[in-house]
Amino acid sequence: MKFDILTLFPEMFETLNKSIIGKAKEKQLVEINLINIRDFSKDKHKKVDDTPYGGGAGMVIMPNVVYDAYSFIKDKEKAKVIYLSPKGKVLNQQKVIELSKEKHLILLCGHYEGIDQRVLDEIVDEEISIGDYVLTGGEIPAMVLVDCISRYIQGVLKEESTLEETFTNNLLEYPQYTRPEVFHQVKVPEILLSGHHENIKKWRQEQSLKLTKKKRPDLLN
Ligand code: 4FL
Repeated sequence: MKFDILTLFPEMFETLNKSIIGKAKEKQLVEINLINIRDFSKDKHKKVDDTPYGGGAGMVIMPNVVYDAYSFIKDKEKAKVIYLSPKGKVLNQQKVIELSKEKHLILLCGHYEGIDQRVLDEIVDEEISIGDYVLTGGEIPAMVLVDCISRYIQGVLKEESTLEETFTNNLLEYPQYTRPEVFHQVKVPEILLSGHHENIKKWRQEQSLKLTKKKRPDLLN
């Protein structure tokens, strides 16, 4: 999977060099290219934004710099362009799985009051939100997308890791326990020590359903 990320703050993406995504980059299972929108400013002060027509607070990123940064990306004919925005469709695990099947994603991060609508209308295929709240920019949402999509790329995780986890089959995952057997006078559920795989499986399914009913009934429709 190749991600090309259009941003005014490429330094924020350092965090993707750590942990599992960092390893996936080293193994070249995912490629992440950062394109600094500011590099495409033709202004002597590297200006990228201006006040909104019609008045109002904040600044709007100008269309030409975004378009020129986008034009710089190679082999983008089959790429899907995603704009991270609170106005987009809210991300869920089903969408993550769908996007993980793409070969090339271009992620556009906004800042300030937004980006001139004309360039969005021209280049954006999909607008995605990571939740109903406003952030200072689209960088953290872009990192969220890279993280959750990369987990589904062959070789990034151990094969079975994405099979039984939370949100698979619209259920929350069952509770997990490890050593010690007793912690602060609380014992691990007896059944997990029984070695009876069928009963354990059944108990875990029941726990999943109970937990989902209690904490996220909305997932059960
Ligand atoms: C993007 C919020 C995606 C939630 C400000 C600029 C945002 C966001 N999901 N807030 N972009």
